[in-house]
Amino acid sequence: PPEVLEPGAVVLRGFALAQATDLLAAVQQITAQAPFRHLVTPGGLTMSVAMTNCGALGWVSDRSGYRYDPIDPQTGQSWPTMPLLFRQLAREAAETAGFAGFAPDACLINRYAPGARLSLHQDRDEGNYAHPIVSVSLGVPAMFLWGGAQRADKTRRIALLHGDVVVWGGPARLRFHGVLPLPEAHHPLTGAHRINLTFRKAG
Ligand code: MD5
Ligand code: FE
Repeated sequence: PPEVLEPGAVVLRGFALAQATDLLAAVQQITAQAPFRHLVTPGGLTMSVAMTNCGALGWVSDRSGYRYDPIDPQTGQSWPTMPLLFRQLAREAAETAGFAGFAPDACLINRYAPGARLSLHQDRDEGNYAHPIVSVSLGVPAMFLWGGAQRADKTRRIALLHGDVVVWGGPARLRFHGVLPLPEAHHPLTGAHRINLTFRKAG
């Protein structure tokens, strides 16, 4: 059954399990065209999480700021097309959580190696916060940090395992959140890595 963290924030345990192998094969295809890279923040720090995108828009960061860009700045080409499998999974997860008709135009793909982390932040670069964000976890389990509306609010730890899908919408859409450093571990499909797909309607 869906686990409701608060209205709008729904954990679907194992929702992507049956498609995990196909999802990871698609990630391989995408990264042949748009390789994983470590982006630099506006503050000049290199992110420990490696990222790439598929879809009409991709999230990028550089010294000038964060943005969604239709062109991969590293290749000068459009981002790879979002596979139908991705769009359908995101739509079905959103619908299960009560957000019918979700049509993402951006999929940010995060790759965590051992020690990689994501510090507490909000996702605020999308055009319309009425659309949820759908997150798919694959490979090595991670500890997700889920906070409040203010950075200083206390955080909950939520273990996200291979195949888990989380829908962040409604009042949960702008919560501060992060990921603790990935432990050294092995998963048969991803080796030492965790892969997270985050589906957004950015444009
Ligand atoms: C991850 N990625 O596990 C997470 C999953 C990111 C990011 O945070 O920005 O790439 S997405 C978690 C998320 C998204 C939007 C809102 C909330 C959580 N939330 O309100 O807690 O790599
Ligand atoms: Fe985020």
